[in-house]
Amino acid sequence: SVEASIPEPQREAWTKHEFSGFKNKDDFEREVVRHVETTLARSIYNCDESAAYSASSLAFRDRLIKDWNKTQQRQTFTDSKRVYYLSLEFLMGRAFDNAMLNLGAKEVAKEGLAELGFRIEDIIGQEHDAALGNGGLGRLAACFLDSLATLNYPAWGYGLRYRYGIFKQEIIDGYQVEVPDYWLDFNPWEFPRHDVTVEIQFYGHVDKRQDENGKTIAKWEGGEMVTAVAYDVPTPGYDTPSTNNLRLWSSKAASGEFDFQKFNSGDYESSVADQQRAETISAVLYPNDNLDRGKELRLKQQYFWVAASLYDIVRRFKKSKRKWNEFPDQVAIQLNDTHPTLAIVELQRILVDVEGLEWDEAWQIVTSTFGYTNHTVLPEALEKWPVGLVQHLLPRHLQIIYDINLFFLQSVEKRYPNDRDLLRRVSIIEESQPKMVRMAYLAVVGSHKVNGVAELHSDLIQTTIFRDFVAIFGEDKFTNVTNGITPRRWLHQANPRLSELIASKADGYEFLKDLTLLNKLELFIDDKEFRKEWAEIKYANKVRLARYIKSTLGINVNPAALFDVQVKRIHEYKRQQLNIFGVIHRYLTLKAMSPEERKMQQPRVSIFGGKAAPGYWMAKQIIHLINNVGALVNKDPDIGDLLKVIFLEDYNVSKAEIITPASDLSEHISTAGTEASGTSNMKFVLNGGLIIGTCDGANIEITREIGQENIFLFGTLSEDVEDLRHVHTYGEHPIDPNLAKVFDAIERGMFGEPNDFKAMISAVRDHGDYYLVSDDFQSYIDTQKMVDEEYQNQEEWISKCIRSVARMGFFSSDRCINEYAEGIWNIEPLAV
Ligand code: B1H
Ligand code: IMP
Repeated sequence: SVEASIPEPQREAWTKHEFSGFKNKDDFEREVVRHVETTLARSIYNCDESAAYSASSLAFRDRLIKDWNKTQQRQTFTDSKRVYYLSLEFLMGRAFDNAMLNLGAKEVAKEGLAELGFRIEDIIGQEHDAALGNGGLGRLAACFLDSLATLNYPAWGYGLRYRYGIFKQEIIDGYQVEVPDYWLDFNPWEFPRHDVTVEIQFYGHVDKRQDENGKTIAKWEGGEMVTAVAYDVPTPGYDTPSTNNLRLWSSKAASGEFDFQKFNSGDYESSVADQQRAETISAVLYPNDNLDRGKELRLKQQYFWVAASLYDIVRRFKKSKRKWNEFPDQVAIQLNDTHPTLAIVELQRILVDVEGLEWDEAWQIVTSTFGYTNHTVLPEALEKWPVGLVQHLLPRHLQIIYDINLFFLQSVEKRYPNDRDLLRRVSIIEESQPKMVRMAYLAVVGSHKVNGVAELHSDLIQTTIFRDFVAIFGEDKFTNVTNGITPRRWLHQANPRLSELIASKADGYEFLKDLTLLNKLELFIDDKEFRKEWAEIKYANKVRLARYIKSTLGINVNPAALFDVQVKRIHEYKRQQLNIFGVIHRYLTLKAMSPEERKMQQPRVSIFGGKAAPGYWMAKQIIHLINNVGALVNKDPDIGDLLKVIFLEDYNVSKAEIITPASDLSEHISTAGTEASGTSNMKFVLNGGLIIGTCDGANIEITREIGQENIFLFGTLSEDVEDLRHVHTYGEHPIDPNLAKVFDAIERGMFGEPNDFKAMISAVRDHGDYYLVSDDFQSYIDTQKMVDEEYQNQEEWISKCIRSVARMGFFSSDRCINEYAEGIWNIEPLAV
């Protein structure tokens, strides 16, 4: 039992005055007015939309924190097992609309705001995205929080409270320019917990001594301390009071650290500089998607966050006064990629060095607690840290890593005597110059389950990067959990009209909690009225996007044209270059036609969006080419509405909510075997769009679910990729003739200075075409032609869209979270 700080006799007063939040429109208005007048210190004379947003959000936040408190209390009283999701990224997007919908109070808020003089859409539009992530990996973590709360699982997220999220992208003269995203000016969704702090140690040295029994005791001493301060973000479930916590850590100088020596001696500036150095740790999100840059500050971030989180988790466990061997019965920790792998080492350190457990007993606890999710096989994304750097920053942790490796290699040696090459291959320490710690191997050795994020990906990791480990640990340790998305945000919130139409045919909104109920739509595929409304909604969503394009870029696009969308991080493996080369091919083809012939063609709007990592030069060239192609094509009078090329600036979650419902066709065209899963593919289909894609990641399972007649697949299969690459390197490798014409146009300067695009062309023509752009070009443009033809038959197209939506139930993140809960975490929902 947990002791309350208020004694029994005084609790009556507490119960009597308990805050109950708003229940109806009047209550809501009262709360908004109160927050405007007190919290914000404003009045009817200066309450603008921004103030109305802040006050409405605070009214909702107050309600959330009530539910939050109750949820946490219930979890503590029932002593239930919790899962802790450790992720360096949580790409939450906006919270206000989501809170209103999840609490079922959007109508109340809408009417209340109207009476106070505001339109709810304008108020929603005031919110700055919480963009603490790069792309799919971070957004997956956000969808998981939504599902965990909706399904009433006891769960916490742990992350970093970056002062700067992913940068804001501006396009200037066709080039990407990065602008810092300072988003914390006023964030009504977080609760600072200045009383919840953890002191984190860095650097120093290890002192080993024998105690009176001759046991070696390691003491990590010296170095510097930094303080972690908790900020809590309540995350509500849909249609349930259960509200989980996302705890984000912020760094500041340790309380004793302000150097009064310097201060008194007049060196005030340098003592402030120390302060700032500590704050740097949580200052900025690293803007690389699927790339490891190995920066020292990044390792500092990782340890800072992991150590604070584990301290918190262990503290909470110790309150239950259970024995240590029960730790894995109370605690499951999921590692979102290798970024939090140091948690394995840190828990072993706490158990052995601080709590005095024997190594083996501690290791048993550690390995039963952790699960590890791998999100990529790209070699440039696999994390490795130089041994020297780890030694310097975390001297005790390096010793523990060496011991973990020693015991692991000894066990391998026992089972596979004399296989020195195997030992070299699986060693956590890579014997390179300099030596490196292989984080993925450490994560595999320290976890009880390892999963990939789509079937193909999970198969690939078991046959490539973790092949030896499958032999050593057995197949049961490795599993698949195909990604999913939350239908609350990605259907109900982003596409309210479609959600309403579905509800009218699927007996209400139950499908938002059990997405397999979408299959009820199959009965209405031929229902005339239903189809008409379906088409109208898609058109309205396209009109909305067309208006957005007009207002931001000043370009008119015809909402009746086929909207072809590729929005995601810009990456060579995702192949935006294949798309834009295809667009150029289309342009050249249209130009070569007679006006009569052109009239027969299907009009298309090619829409691109996405950020390039600031140091990723090739990705920036791709953005530049897309913009230059647009600049020429969009004002060509021969072309008119037949082709428009749009690059949407600063793609983020709230823009995705406008773009996704407006697509007819979306592109998921990564080189087979490179995209672990993809999750936007699921979002586009769920919103009634079709896919053109490769046999990669979750595209394969989407095809299995919706049927291959409802998706446009093309390109090389993953099992053939290696062979083709071999041919590129050692054999003849002629460029596809249509692609050669595209290159020719670029090199003639049709799209501006050809030198700007030299590297893009060279990568294909002279440097082995690693991503198989030329190999897949013909099948890509053939398939695009098929798309054009099929789009002309609107009746058939709509049938395909409806049928696909009806079959998308599998891709709910609820299904995915239930699989983790059962197969990996062993946790149960808590009845409400
Ligand atoms: C994914 C990353 C990633 N995989 C390193 N790996 C990062 C790796 O900052 N870093 O160092 C950041 C991100 N992100 C994505 O995860 C996959 O590419 C997608 O295919 C997948 O859908 C997504 C979620 O599983
Ligand atoms: P995808 O599967 O790579 O397309 O990305 C998965 C999801 O991550 C998208 O549906 C978006 O919600 C989000 N996302 C991807 N890229 C970005 C980005 O550059 N900024 C913000 N969100 C992104």
